Amino acid sequence: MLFPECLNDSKNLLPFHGEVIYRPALLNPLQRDFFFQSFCKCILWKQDEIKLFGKVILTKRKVAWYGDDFLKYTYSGVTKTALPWTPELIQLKLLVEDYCKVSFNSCLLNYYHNGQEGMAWHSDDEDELEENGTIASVSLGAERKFVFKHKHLLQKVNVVLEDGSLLIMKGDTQKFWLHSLPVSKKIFAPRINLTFRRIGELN
Ligand code: MD6
Ligand code: FE
Repeated sequence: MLFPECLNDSKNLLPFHGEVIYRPALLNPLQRDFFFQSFCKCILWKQDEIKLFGKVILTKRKVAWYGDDFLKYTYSGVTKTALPWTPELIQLKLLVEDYCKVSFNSCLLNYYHNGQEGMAWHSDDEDELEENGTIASVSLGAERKFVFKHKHLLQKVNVVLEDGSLLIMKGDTQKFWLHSLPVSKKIFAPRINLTFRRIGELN
């Protein structure tokens, strides 16, 4: 085989109806530690507000949303305005953009204190997001299982998101697949996830 690493890098994890690329070790151990510490300290973490049966409730998981000026984004019935990029976020964004060959104008961050916190089944298909746009997600800290489930068929795909890894979703992925971060009672360490996206500028 000519370039086995390249081929390996770009293998699609989904059998059909979308494209998911997993790149372990996008960051070296020094970078992982630097970004994890920096985001713990410098990100304005807040409990997420989501609407459930018309009532706004707070999640245990913490979130933050950063992006270009004046960007607004609605999800789970709550509208948010982006905070301005920090130097460390820009640094990581450039690394991710260089790998994906796509530019992003916003980033949603999640902080999971331990394995008891997860993310329920969803797809990132809000109106503001560019249709079939690339979403790139960096994982820092505790290793966690991540699952894809087809919306109309029985297929499921598992992937372990390692410290310093990058997961890219593109094409039809959001249209046909749900994804979730299952809870696990065996994980006690925190994890930070950053999903870089492109929001339509016309909102
Ligand atoms: C998480 N990630 O990894 C949650 N969404 O904690 C996501 O929901 C996600 O990793 C879109 C694209 C990539 C992702
Ligand atoms: Fe998602």
